[in-house]
Amino acid sequence: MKGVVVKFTGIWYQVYIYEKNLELEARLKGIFRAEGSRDTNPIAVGDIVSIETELGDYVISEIEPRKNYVIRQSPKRKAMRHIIAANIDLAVVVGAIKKPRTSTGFIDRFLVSTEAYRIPTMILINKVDDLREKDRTILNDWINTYSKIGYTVLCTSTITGEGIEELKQIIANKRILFSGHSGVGKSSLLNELDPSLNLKIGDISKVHEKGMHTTTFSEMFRLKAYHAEIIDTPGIKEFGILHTEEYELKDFFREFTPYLNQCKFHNCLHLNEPDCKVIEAIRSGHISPWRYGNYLGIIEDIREQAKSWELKKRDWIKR
Ligand SMILES: Nc1nc2c(ncn2[C@@H]2O[C@H](COP(=O)(O)OP(=O)(O)OP(=O)(O)O)[C@@H](O)[C@H]2O)c(=O)[nH]1
Ligand SMILES: [Mg+2]
Ligand SMILES: [Zn+2]
Repeated sequence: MKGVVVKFTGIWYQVYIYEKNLELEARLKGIFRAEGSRDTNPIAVGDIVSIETELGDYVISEIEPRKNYVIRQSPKRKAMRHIIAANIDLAVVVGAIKKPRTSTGFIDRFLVSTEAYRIPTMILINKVDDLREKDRTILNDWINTYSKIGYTVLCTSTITGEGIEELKQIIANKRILFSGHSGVGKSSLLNELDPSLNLKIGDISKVHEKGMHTTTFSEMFRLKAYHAEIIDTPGIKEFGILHTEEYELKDFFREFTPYLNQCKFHNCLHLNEPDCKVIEAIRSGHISPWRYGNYLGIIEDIREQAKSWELKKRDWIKR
């Protein structure tokens, strides 16, 4: 039998079998665990797996090659990668201008990781019911900047219902990932789309408390009315980029593309090289300065990572 992984609780994988329209609990066949994997989770929500029976239990015996996946650095074990979801049609980075504020650094790191696998990605800004004048100005800047470079920005509110109809249209016939900080309203949005899900929602008075996570496991929900599958995930604080070399990063900032072959140096990193057309485009207002600032921030992250790898390697050799 084949099915899709909808949840992993640390012990069991919940697998949905399409042909039988039922969910069953399976464990991993021994072979997978023996492998020296760099993944904190060798199997992720969205994975297509084969199920066998073994001593009366269901076991996952095989995993199909992934069409794509969204990964980030494991926050605790930096050398490990955590697969957030596999085989998705649309990644949605859910943010808010306040309570809690999402930084564009977070959004741009998410976009880089999905650009790398060419996963269609949308930016959703929730809680737009609760904005002051200066928040509106920030929001408008985000909308202008991201839509100019081809990203859809959808503004929603689960209180006024703004944007929910559009969201329903967008999710139809797709498998979608919702990712973002804790408290931005990912589960609330899912409840809005399908009230029968009745997902647990964070207590507004506790949203600011550190380490408050209402959703604790990633889980994929089937929304029959829209023929959609949405993966709700626990909030994440940071989005650590993996598997990206500094010279590749430019390819994941789409607005750089028209200038790339015009720089003086063919290996220009667009940092402070002479005759850099990307830097000129920032000066002339064609590239957003804060997007470029985030580019620099990610270059720094990549260099830090490389340095800590180097130190670790030296440590190993000494031993
Ligand atoms: N003002 C306002 N509050 C909202 C909106 N959507 C959700 N909230 C509130 O925000 C808080 C957090 O919502 P959740 O849906 O639990 O957030 P989450 O993103 O799922 O959080 P985690 O599961 O911890 O990752 C709750 O108190 C919601 O009532 C909105 O559109 N406007
Ligand atoms: Mg949640
Ligand atoms: Zn350049």
